[in-house]
Amino acid sequence: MPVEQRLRLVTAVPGPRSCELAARKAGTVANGVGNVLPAYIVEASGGILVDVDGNQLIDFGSGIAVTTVGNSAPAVVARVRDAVERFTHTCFMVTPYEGYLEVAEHLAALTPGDHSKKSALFNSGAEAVENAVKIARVATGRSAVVCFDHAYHGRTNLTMALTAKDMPYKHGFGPFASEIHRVPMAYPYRWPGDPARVAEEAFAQFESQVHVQVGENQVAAVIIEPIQGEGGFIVPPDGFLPRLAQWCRDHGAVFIADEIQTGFCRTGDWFACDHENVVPDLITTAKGIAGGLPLAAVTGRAELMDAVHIGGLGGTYGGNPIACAAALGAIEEMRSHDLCGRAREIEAVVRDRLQEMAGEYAAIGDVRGRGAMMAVELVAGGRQPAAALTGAVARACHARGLVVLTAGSYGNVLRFLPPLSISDELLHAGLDVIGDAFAEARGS
Ligand code: PLZ
Repeated sequence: MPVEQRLRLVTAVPGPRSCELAARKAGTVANGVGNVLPAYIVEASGGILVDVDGNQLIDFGSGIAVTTVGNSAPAVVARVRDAVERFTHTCFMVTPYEGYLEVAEHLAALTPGDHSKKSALFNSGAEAVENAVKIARVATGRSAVVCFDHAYHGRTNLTMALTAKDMPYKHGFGPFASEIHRVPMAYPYRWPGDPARVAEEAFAQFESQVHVQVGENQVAAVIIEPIQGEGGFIVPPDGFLPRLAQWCRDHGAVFIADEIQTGFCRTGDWFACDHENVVPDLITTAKGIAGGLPLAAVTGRAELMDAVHIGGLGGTYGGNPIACAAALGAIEEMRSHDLCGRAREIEAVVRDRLQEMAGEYAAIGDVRGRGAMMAVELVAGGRQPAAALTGAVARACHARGLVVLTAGSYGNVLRFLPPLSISDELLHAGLDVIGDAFAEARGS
């Protein structure tokens, strides 16, 4: 049922009923599973979440970059409804169905490069990343994987090893998978060298560190998020990704772009790699691909994907028929509403407003991002990370009915991921809340 696209608060956030449920959660859900904003949701559509107390919250999180087409988008709902009435599951490895093929065909057409491509479908981003590494290892006969500072690739054992941040993702969960090598990220705001030469200098460090510590001919894959997500929306300067891709071609390594957060129109292109015409050998996708249903994919050069023996890739639920139907609906929404174009319009509005706030609040050290993936990095006394202030601003937004997320290795980044279907009016209403939250945090 569509919900009026308007912020509306009738109780404190979270309200009394949500607080009752939070108390129930404490008795029954493992403490390790946290909530950013414990307002319990009963309904959602577009960019509005309705909680159990009747509050209508503006969603600048999209369930961590998932409901790119808006919550319960019409084409997703229609296709899911139709699919679920026909059959719920067979397991594609047992008795297959056409929806899986259609998703793979769309992935081949939409992902960067016009070479021959194939896909395998999975349930979660972490699972896609694990499988991309498996494929790269089989295809190259090598084992080393190079990843970056501030990276996030998941919470399974191999993907924790690829993820850079100890707390909360890795702490106490080791030992981790071996053959993972981490190198510095081209992080413009915090680059210790020449700010005009970040791409060149970071690439030189990558090259030398891999040569000295790993050996070029040991490298199965280099994996990078073309814009880092959990790490704090770190946008590498132009030139960095093309150099990495070229290095992989020169040394027979597989270049894996993890587009799980950046993919499917989020950054204003179908994929963030499109921005510089970078063509990855393998690309991992999830999140935005299916409008909220769990689906993930590895897509890549047919010869790499086919290097794996029959039966070597799979899983009970990978490419579940309902999730595939949802993906077809989500892609239909992206195409018919030109959501890539909409992401660029959203960027223009959000960047302007955030830059205005940066002029007013010295704590905003950096405004960055691309498309509908924008963030501010908060600092004090130069570039010292201001994590406590970031938490305070986020909480002030939550109390005012705006769902925002934090990010960053230092916990000092506020990130904004509105659904691309959001109206200008609702976008501005959300940005007004952010402005008010900064004003409150400065006052306190
Ligand atoms: N790769 C680039 O952003 C998921 C994680 C939230 P899954 N990011 C949100 C959390 O705290 O668990 C992500 C990502 C990139 C991989 C993943 C992993 O995707 O679907 O969460 O496994």
